[in-house]
Amino acid sequence: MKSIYIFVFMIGFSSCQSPNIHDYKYQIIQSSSTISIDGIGNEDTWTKAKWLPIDQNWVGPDLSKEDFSGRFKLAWDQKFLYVLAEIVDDTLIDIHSDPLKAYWDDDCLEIFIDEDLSGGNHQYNHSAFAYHIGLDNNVADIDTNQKPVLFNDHIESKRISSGNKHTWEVAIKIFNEDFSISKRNTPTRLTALKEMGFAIAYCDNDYSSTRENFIGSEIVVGEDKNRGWIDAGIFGSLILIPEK
Ligand SMILES: [Ca+2]
Ligand SMILES: [Ca+2]
Ligand SMILES: [Ca+2]
Ligand SMILES: [Ca+2]
Repeated sequence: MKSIYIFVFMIGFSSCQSPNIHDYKYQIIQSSSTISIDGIGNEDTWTKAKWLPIDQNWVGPDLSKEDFSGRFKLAWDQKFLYVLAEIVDDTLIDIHSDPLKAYWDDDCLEIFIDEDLSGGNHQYNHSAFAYHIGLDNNVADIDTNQKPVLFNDHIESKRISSGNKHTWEVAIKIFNEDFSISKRNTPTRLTALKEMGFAIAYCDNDYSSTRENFIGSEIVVGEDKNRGWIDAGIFGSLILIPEK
């Protein structure tokens, strides 16, 4: 009987151990007040959050800081993951007015979410999402039927441009791998110490028929760096930190 008590105690002890937040690339602060999605990052939460770089050129030739530079902040509350992205881009272009056609060849902000940090292939399933947010705020990704669909009800976004600087403020509902476009889905309620996979990128086109560059937040090893839309294994690890 004594050994059973010891066994139960050890199980209880191990399940109470907290993850080491320093093991995660992104440690995200909780927002205690409302974040207004207006393209203006003047909320207290944004003042506290740190800027992080979008500086890995995944596709295309070397580029100047005037052509593209980008940085972002992250925050969370029970309902949303929030992104504030500041993008310098010399020309905004939207060649394809149909939001489901070659949306990656227009300027767009791309946000990658893996709800459970499982990694792995997500090209035609919803183990992870690669949300392409267009200049017109339409949100596209590929569904399980292997065709692009709009996920506008997953994301609210607003972009404000001032000269060549474009600020995107984004609120993202988080859905798990059981998501299906053909049923009613409930977003995941976010809680402290939840872990997810995350990456962000920008498709930059200025004057070409296809995008000139694709710049992301993650270091991708190997020749082919355009893997985020297929492989959630390249995402960074993220953990939600409770409010202090
Ligand atoms: Ca705001
Ligand atoms: Ca550019
Ligand atoms: Ca997953
Ligand atoms: Ca551009």
